Amino acid sequence: MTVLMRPKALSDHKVRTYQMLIDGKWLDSQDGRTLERVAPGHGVVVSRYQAASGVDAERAIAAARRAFDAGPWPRMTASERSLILLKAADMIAARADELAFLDAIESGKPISQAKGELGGAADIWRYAAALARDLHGESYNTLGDGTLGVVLREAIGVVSIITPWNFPFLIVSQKLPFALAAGCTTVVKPSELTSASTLVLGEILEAAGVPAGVVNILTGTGPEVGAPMTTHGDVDMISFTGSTGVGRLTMANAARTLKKVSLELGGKNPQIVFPDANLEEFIDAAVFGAYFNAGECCNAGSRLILHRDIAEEVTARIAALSAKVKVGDPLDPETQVGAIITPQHLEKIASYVSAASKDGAAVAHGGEALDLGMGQFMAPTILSQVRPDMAVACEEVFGPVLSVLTFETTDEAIRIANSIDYGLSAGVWSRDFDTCLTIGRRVRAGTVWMNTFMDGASELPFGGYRQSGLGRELGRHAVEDYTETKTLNMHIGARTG
Ligand code: TXE
Repeated sequence: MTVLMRPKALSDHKVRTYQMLIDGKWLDSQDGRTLERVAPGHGVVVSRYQAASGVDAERAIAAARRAFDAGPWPRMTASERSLILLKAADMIAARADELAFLDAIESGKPISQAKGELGGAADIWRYAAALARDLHGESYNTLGDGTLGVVLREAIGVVSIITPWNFPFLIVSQKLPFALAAGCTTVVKPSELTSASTLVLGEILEAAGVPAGVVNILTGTGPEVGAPMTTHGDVDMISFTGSTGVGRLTMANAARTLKKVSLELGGKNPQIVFPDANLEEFIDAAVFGAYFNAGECCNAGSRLILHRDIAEEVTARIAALSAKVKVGDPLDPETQVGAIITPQHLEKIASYVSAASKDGAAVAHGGEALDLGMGQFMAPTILSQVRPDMAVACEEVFGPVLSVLTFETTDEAIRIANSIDYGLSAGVWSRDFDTCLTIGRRVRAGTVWMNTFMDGASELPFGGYRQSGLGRELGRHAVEDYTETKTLNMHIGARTG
């Protein structure tokens, strides 16, 4: 039930009913339905969106198709597109506080963290703008007399971009600027829980000079509007971030018309810690890695694999530091851990903790939901005596829950790390270079951090092995991902033989 009293932190916030961006026009859904977003940290309605259906998806895809087949965007020079992306980056930076506020109230993340994500997002738009001008093919004049081979990179076409709720602005920024840099046109669907900042991005892109139809933004649920974006024959590629289950469905839908897919899915990321590690630094990083974004993070360091000799001491020190973590109002600048995305998700997190306790795990800290008088919150939680086969050790809890496992030999640590279906990221902590490199090379994950955790940069590719996904985002090949390769095989002059 929606609380009618607005908390003080939201007293100036005007609830806005957003429209969708289709073919350069801001529109209601065809059947007039809307959705409400209740702020997870405050328990009151903060936004209303259009609830789009297949009819709206059809209009948006048709607009993107026209813009690709006949519009100016794919035909501009890379320099022209790059300048528009740079302008957009400046406008994102100028509106960063407003965008961070929207992400904080809708997702429940701390405002200080949301501001950091906006800084990172503006940097990604600038990086994509730079890469736009470096997109090029290859030529071969070594294929024999009179033969010239030219390899072109062409924009792939219409891209469906589907994003989740945990990093609303950051994740759309890991996809959209690269698709635009390549010359693609797009239909974007943010999560139905956190659509506001993506809609404001639509305003920014219009003002920056992106032509009508190049970026269309639909709001609504996955089954109603996301699914048609994955099956439609006029869509050439899907870029999806979300759960592994919906990722699998997306790939199956894409298979019907053999679209290219890029998938960023879940993770259950191990941090392997040796006795010679700098434990002071590790303990800080472990707490950050486990509770950042309330653990609602595909990169969360949710599986500690500690050497048996240090397990007891390290667990106690992490528990002591966890007790100091400030859980609270996402809009309080001091808050370190905010709210849980929905009441249903909080129940799911709590059920993982109780199942693990029944299975023999010990709660070293937390373990329960917190009643802060508004919204839904979970205490930072550490579970020790976790066995590798327990659900809490293999499945993505997506909450502030840290599982502690132990190992004796390096081989055993690697075996535990690699024993699950995910392979997004991992960490290793040791002062020994050989140890770090051995783990770095043998752990099957898209990123391995050594004596640090969760650092990132626009230049560094990000993505997962196995069921954590397909393809990589960011990095210098990110624009190429949104292209097709075409070979021109030319014969020059008279044939001699
Ligand atoms: O993800 P979904 P949810 C994981 C995490 C979390 C779980 C569920 O474990 O608890 O997923 O989160 C759209 N066709 N991650 O429910 O459902 C949906 O509307 C097309 C990990 O939010 O996968 C949203 O826009 N689209 C992840 C997007 O897909 C569909 C981040 C993601 O929603 C669809 C988020 C359909 N049939 C959750 N159904 C990470 N790797 O960070 C839904 N969608």
